[in-house]
Amino acid sequence: MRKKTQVILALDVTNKEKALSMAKETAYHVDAIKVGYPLVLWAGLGIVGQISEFAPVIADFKVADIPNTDRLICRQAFDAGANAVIVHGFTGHDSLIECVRTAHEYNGEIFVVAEMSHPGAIDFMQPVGERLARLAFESGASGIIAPATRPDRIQRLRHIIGDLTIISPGVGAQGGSAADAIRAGADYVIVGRSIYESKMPAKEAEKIVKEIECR
Ligand code: OMP
Repeated sequence: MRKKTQVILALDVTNKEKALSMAKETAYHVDAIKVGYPLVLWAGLGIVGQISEFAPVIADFKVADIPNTDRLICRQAFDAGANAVIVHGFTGHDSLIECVRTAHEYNGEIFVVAEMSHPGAIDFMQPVGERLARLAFESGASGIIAPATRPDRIQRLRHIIGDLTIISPGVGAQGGSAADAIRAGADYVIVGRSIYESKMPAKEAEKIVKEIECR
């Protein structure tokens, strides 16, 4: 994944035309576009290929199943044109290794959720976040998801995964700051509503890029 602006757009809109026009409009300001269930269930998996004409696509399918099912899901995502897939780590080493193996067949990447950004993640995920990060490292994943809402956790997880990539959601609408997340050790921030609900999405994306540059 290119690392120019360090911003990933979470394109959670449920309108195909809006998704395509927003991808086109913001592509210059983002390093990748994350596409997940809200858009894919609305527009179909073909939207992944269409968005990939504007920017690399991260398929956020939070894959969490037995290895065989995980492989089938990841294949669908990569065949559709995704560059990376987001998977859960709590399913354990064999599921994760199968996702990574499948990604490598496509020269693709796997990002593992280590700790989510919402308050409820403290209930079950945070206590095992460091183990999940270690498992991601040992399984050969490209990186992890760590919360921009808790930069101290990004810092902690960074120590565990070394040079792996950290992509970090929770900026803007969830209260996190892009500059703080990058300063804490994230490589990219994931931003959804602040950009796609803005009247001027490209300008909003540019503003976040500037905030990161001036940190
Ligand atoms: P906004 O809150 O609108 O900026 O969107 C954040 C995006 O990141 C959404 O697509 C979420 O599904 C996603 N996300 C989180 O918000 N928190 C997480 O812990 C993990 C993700 C994710 O895996 O992308």
